[in-house]
Amino acid sequence: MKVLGACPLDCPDGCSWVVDVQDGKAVGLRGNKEHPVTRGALCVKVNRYLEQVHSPERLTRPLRRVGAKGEGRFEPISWDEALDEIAERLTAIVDEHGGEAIWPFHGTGSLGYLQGLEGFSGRRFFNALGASLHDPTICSIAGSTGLKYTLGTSGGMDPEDLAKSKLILVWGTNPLSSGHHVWKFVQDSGAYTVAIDPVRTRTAERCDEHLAPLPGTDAALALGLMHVIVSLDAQDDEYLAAHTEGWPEFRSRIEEYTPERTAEITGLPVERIVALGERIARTRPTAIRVSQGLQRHAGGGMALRTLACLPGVTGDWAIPGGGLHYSTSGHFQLDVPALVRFDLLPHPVRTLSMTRMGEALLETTPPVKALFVIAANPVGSNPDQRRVIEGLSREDLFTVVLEHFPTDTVDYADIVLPATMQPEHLDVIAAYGNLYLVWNEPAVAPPGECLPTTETFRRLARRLGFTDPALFESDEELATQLLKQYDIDRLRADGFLKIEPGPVPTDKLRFVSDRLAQAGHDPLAGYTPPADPGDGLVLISAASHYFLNTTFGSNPELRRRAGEPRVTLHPDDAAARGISDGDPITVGNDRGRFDAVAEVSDIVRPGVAATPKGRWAKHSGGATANATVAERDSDFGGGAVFHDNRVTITRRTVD
Ligand SMILES: Nc1nc2c(c(=O)[nH]1)N[C@H]1C(S)=C(S)[C@@H](COP(=O)(O)OP(=O)(O)OC[C@H]3O[C@@H](n4cnc5c(=O)[nH]c(N)nc54)[C@H](O)[C@@H]3O)O[C@H]1N2
Ligand SMILES: Nc1nc2c(c(=O)[nH]1)N[C@H]1C(S)=C(S)[C@@H](COP(=O)(O)OP(=O)(O)OC[C@H]3O[C@@H](n4cnc5c(=O)[nH]c(N)nc54)[C@H](O)[C@@H]3O)O[C@H]1N2
Ligand code: SF4
Ligand SMILES: [Mo]
Repeated sequence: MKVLGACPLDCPDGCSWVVDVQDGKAVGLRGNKEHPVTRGALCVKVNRYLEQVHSPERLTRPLRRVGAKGEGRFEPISWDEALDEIAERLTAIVDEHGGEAIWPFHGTGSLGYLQGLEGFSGRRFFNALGASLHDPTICSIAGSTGLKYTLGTSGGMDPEDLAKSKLILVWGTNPLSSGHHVWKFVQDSGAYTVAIDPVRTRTAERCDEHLAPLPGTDAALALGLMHVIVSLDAQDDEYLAAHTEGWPEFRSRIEEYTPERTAEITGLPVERIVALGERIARTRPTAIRVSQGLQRHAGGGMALRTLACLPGVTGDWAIPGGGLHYSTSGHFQLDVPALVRFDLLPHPVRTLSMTRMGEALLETTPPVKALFVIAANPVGSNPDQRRVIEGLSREDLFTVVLEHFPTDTVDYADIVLPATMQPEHLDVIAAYGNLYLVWNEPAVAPPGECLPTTETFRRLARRLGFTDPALFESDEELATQLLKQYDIDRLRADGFLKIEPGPVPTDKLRFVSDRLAQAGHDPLAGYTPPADPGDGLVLISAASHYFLNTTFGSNPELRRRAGEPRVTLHPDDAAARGISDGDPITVGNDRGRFDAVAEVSDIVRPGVAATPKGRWAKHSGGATANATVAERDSDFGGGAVFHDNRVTITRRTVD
C-alpha cells in the first residue's frame, strides 16, 4: 500500500512524500514524483527519516524524572499516571499563580497545522487554562516584518517563476543545503547567478559569481547597487510613479551610498559593487532569492525591507521572473483563527517570546511555573544556552516535554510524553518555499504508546474536567475548519494543491512607511548596522547539510558524515591566533564558550568564522555554538540574532 504524506520539517520545500506500507509497517519513503517541486526527491536528511521512525532510541512511553534535572534519568509510567500528575500540577499552579504561569513553548520540529507549530497544537486547551501566548520569534520574523513594511505582505514571487529569470541573486541563503528543490528552477532558467554570502557555501561554489560581504551589511550593499542603477538612469520611472510611495526621499538616501562608501561598509571591492550594479541595471528580469540567514542580525528586518526595494527601483516586481522570494507563507488563506480559537481565552494574556527563554524563565514576573515544550529543543536551538539551561534547572519549574527522542531538553523534563511521527498522524503542511499545500495521511499505527499531540491535549482537557466541545474536536474536523478556502477533497486525493498567490506589493511599494514611523523607527528604507560589540570574529552558525536544526542530531550515519564539531576560520585570522588546521580550539565570549576543532580555509572571508548549527550539547562537551549567541532582539518583530555574534577564538591545550 502507498500512502501520501508531507514532510513536517522546518524547510522551505514542504515535500510531498509516498510511504510504502507492508504488513502495517512503513518499509519505504520517497519523494512524490507528481509534485512539481518535490519531483520525486527528498534530501540527505529525510532519506533517513524511517531510520528515525524505527530507531531504538525513540521515546515510546510516558516517563517521569527520577534523577536531578539535566541528568536524563527517568522511569516509565502509564498515560493515566502522567495525565493525573500533569492535571494535578496544573490545577495547583493555576490556583496559586493564574493561567499565565503556564507557557506552551512551541518549536519548529513540525510545521504541521494540527500537530505542530503553525496551528500551535494544543492551543485550544491552553486557551481554556488562560495560559501565556507564545511568539515564535526564533526563525524568520524580522524579515517577514520588514517585508510587510515595504510590500504589505511577506509573500513575494512564486519561486517557480525563477525559471523565467535572467539574473538571480542568491542572497544570504544556501539552498543546496537548506532547501535544494528551488535549485531546479534556478538551473532551468539558465540565468547568471550571483551568490552573496560571507561564506563560499556549497551553493556559492555553483554560482557564476560570489561576493562575500561582511555579515549584517547587506542593506548597505543593496543601497550601493541601487546607487549604481540610478547613476546609470536605469530605474523604471513608470513603475516608480505608478506603484511606489516615497521615491524622492528614497532616491536621496540611495545617493548617500556611493560605491566607495558601500565598499567601506561591506568590505567588498568597489569594482565588484559597480559591476554587479551595472549587471542588474541591464538585466530584466532580475530575481532575488533570499532567506532567513541574512536577517539573523540586529538590522535583519530593515535588511529585508531594503532588499525588497531593489525590484521596485528596477520595475522587476511587475515582470514574471522578477522580484524577490523570501517566504511564500503570506500567500496562504488558511483559517488559523478558527483552528487556534483565541476567543476561548477567558481574558487577555501576556505573550512570551520564544527567543527570550532565558529571560522568561529567570527574570519575568509573574514567573513561569509550568512549561510545555512541544516539538522544540531549546537547549540546542535557543540563544544563550547557559541561561536556558539555568532556567530549565529551576526546581520550582514543572516541565513537560513532548518528544520523539531523548534530546538535551528532554533531560530537564519532569514528565516526558511520547509523540507520534509524521507517518503516524494526520496533518496539513503549507510550504514556505513554494505555493503548495500538502496533505499528510496517517500511514501506520504508532509504536508503543505514542500519541498525536492533538490527542494528548484532548486527553488532558478531559482529565482537567473541561467540557467545551471545541477542546475535543477530531483531527479531521480541525483540518476542515482550517481549509475552508480550499478543496480539501482534492487535496486529500492528490496529496497536494497549488494555491493562487496574492498581489505583490499588495497596493503600493512603500519606500517610506507611516506604520514604521508610528512604531518609532526610521520610516525610510535604509541600513541598520550589526550590533554585537567586541572586536572578535563574527561567528555564523548556519544550516548544517546533515541535520535540520537539532533534528537528526543523534542519527548515527548523519552524525558520522557531519564529523566532529568544527569552526572554519580564514588562513589570515588563523595565523594571527597561532591556529593551524585540525587544532583543538575554544570559541567564546562573555555569554559562554564551546570547544571545537579548527578548520582553516578561505571559504570564509577574513573577519568571519563559521560553524554548522544543530549539534547536541550532550554530544559536544555540554555546550554548542548557541552558548555564545545573545538573547538580543533584532530590529523588527523580536527576531533572533544568531549570526550577529562576536567571538574570541583561542587554541586549546589538550592534556
Ligand atoms: N540541511 C538543513 N536545512 C535546513 C535547516 C538546517 O538546519 N539544515 N534549517 C531550516 C531552517 S529552520 C531554516 S530557517 C532555513 C534556513 O536556511 P537559510 O535561510 O539558508 O539560513 P542560514 O542557514 O541561517 O543562512 C544561510 C546563509 O546565510 C549566510 N549569512 C549569514 N549571515 C549573513 C549576512 O549577514 N549576509 C549574507 N549575505 N549572508 C549571511 C550564511 O553564511 C549561510 O550560508 O533552512 C531550513 N533548512
Ligand atoms: N546557532 C544557531 N541556532 C539556531 C539557528 C541558527 O541559525 N543558528 N536557527 C534557528 C532556527 S531558524 C530555528 S527554526 C530554530 C529551531 O529550533 P527548534 O524549534 O528547537 O527545532 P529543533 O532543534 O529541530 O527541535 C525540534 C524538536 O522537535 C521534535 N519533534 C519533531 N516533530 C515533532 C512532533 O510532531 N511532535 C513533537 N512533540 N516533537 C516533535 C524533534 O525530535 C526535535 O527534537 O533553531 C534556531 N537555532
Ligand atoms: S527537509 Fe526539506 S528537502 Fe528534505 S524532505 Fe523535508 S521538505 Fe523536502
Ligand atoms: Mo528556521
